[in-house]
Amino acid sequence: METFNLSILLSLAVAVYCMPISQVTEQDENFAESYLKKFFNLTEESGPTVRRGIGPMSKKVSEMQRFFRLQITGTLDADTMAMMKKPRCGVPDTKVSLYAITGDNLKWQKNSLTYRIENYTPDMSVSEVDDSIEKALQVWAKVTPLRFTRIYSGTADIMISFGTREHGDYYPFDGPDGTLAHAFAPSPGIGGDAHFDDDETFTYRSNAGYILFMVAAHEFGHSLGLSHSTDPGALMYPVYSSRDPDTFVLPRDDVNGIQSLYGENTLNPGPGPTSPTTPDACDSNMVLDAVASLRGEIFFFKDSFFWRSYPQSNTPQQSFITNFWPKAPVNIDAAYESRESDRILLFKGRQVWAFSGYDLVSGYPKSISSFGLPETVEKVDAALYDVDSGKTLFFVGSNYYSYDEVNKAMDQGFPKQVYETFSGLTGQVTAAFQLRGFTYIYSGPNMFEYHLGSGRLFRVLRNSYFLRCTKV
Ligand SMILES: [Ca+2]
Ligand SMILES: [Ca+2]
Ligand SMILES: [Ca+2]
Ligand SMILES: [Zn+2]
Ligand SMILES: [Zn+2]
Repeated sequence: METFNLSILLSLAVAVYCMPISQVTEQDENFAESYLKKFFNLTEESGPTVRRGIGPMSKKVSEMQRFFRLQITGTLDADTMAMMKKPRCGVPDTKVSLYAITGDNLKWQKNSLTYRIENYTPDMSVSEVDDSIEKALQVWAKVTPLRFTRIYSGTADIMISFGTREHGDYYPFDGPDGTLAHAFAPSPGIGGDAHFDDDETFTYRSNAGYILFMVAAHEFGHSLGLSHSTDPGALMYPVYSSRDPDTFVLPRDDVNGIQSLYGENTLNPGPGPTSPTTPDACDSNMVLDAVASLRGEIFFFKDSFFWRSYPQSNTPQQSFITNFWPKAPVNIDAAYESRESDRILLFKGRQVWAFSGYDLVSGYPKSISSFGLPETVEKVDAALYDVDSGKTLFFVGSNYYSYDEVNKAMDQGFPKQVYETFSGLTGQVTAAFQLRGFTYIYSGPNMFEYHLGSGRLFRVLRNSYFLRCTKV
């Protein structure tokens, strides 16, 4: 498996507090050992020394943690185990870099490639499979000179098949979840071929199962010579993420990777949709869309992504908003947690979405006027739940409103001017939240720390005070 890179895909991280190391079970250790053998080229037997953060396995745990931008402890903490258990691509992650190209710079020496669909999954109709595969190849054709032609017999460059367990290549699949698929780097024979684990449930576009288009588009990246990226927004990130196939645009990191091998699309140029880049916590000028505290963690929203950070952790984890709340909007305006109803509310334009756990509460999205905000309000810039008073403050332009969560009504005497209550705040409010008795109001990349009761301003801080830059 040195040069023939296989690939795997993934799921939601369930982050919990770092467990004491003594709670790592033998089952976890065995699971981690086989994971590291598969994906990080662990060759030596390690024994129980990983518990003390030493030995060859511990070194590989650190390598895995660096790849996934986790806190580097060398031990099997809860975040690390959760990441290992996400559904993912079967190709190893050993080469660590952004859009890491496979070791020997393998690429096809021609731009015209053939593909053949050898068999079908019972999960979807034949036309849905055909369409998913065709669209997944077009993801790459759109940004390169590569062209794909389907053939129905004989040997194609890219042979596509569904199989379970041992399926003829010495890289057996593992039953439901875990590894979803794998593919081989360009070369004759098995090179370029893509295999899908038919113990998974594949779907055309619903969230009940793994979207075949997303899995296939990732695998074809390997078929064309790409290996895994550490960018959590990249298609070539090894962990599966659910996206809308109708609006999917290949992210910038993947475009850079494939164009470094094949060049740009010279045959059919012209302005396509802009390739999204992944927001970077190390960008000191970044303006967050919204911040909210939720069950003791802080959620930072930006574009299609959020970071979650809990007080014991220095390494905020970044993921797609829709990985967590499949029915949520992206590019939101504001967010807050209502302790009264145990929900998180997300605002975008004139609408608000309420989630209980991962689920959209029925009746949502609703109009923001359902809170009693005037019809003239086109969007909420920020929202803040005040634990002491049970009120939610809505920031709109230079004003703010106060909503009583218990009586479910707007308070009298509002809107007020923001600067009347929040001294020193002259710019636009862009996000707001509370933590441990302090109120934090963001204005662009700056963050103002207040005590709400007294109105006292303590400090002016930057984004990075809570959202740490963890580039390694
Ligand atoms: Ca082949
Ligand atoms: Ca599997
Ligand atoms: Ca905002
Ligand atoms: Zn992969
Ligand atoms: Zn295979």
